[in-house]
Amino acid sequence: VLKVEDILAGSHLAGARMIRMIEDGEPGASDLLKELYPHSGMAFVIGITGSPGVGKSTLINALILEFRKRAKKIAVIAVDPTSPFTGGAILGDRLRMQQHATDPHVFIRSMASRGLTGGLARATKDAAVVLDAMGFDIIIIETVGAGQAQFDLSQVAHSIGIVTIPGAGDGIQAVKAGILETGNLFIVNKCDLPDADAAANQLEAMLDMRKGDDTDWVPEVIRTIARNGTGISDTADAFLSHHRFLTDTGRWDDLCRRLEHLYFNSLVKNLIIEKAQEKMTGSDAVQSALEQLDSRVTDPISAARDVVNQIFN
Ligand SMILES: Nc1nc2c(ncn2[C@@H]2O[C@H](COP(=O)(O)OP(=O)(O)OP(=O)(O)O)[C@@H](O)[C@H]2O)c(=O)[nH]1
Ligand SMILES: [Mg+2]
Repeated sequence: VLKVEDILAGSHLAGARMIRMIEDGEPGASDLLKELYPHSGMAFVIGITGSPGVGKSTLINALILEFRKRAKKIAVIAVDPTSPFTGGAILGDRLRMQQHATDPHVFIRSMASRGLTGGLARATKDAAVVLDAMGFDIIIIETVGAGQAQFDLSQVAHSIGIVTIPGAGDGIQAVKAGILETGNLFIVNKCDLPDADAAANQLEAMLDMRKGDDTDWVPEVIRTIARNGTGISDTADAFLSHHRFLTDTGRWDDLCRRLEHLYFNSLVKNLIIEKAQEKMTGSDAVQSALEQLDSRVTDPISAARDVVNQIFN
């Protein structure tokens, strides 16, 4: 049996099992989460997103090393990784991850959203609560996004890094997708490829245009070559200075409260759906509504309203 104490003690085995329960949508997970929650609230949650193949996992792998140098305990969750080689295990490339394999302060898992009833944002938040309670200082969430984001990372992360690569039209696409608004950090990776400067300059120019008032965080553009570690220390610095900005300006508490409210809202929604489904199973009201529908005595709109009214009478 999975024990709360084991998770709190930072057992990787227990943490992994808990995350699997969340991933499978197991009902028992919520009772455990309830007990873990009071032990969470300390971690800095970083979201890293970008189109498939831009180098997110490579970058995160390098960031792990960098944060370890700074004595941070670090956990990574890759949500629905697109790379085919992730057989439910680690960030894909097992070899690359070997270097962290024996470090108790590094935890890496992927999470599939198949079978999740309550939405991806909620499951990701659940997982972040677990990792937070396990005592990790920094939690990185890797998601495929930039345009076709799987879910709104800003519902879960305190700081968001958007990874792009040199190449035609990336900047324009970012504007179209409304990505400039959500990113706190823009990482131009693969700067060993041609036109890296052009890509970074274009992003900087666009960010200049979006500038808010003087008290706002000014998003940074960072150039990296994740493959050889170039720019990784700058990336870590930038995330940590965003964190410092949030705390120094008093925005941290507001942000945390807002995220908890979103979490609460999604939980309420879920519970309502669950309860309604329970009531609908074998319900006479549903049965008679269906009969009336079949004989066209009523329309689907009225029938649905009637049933819901009866359920919540
Ligand atoms: N040239 C170059 N290639 C890189 C760099 N960083 C990563 N790559 C390569 O880009 C490919 C994709 O890297 P990943 O880290 O798996 O990319 P990802 O964004 O995590 O991919 P998905 O998780 O599938 O969306 C790999 O072949 C990496 O070796 C870089 O700085 N320069
Ligand atoms: Mg990846």
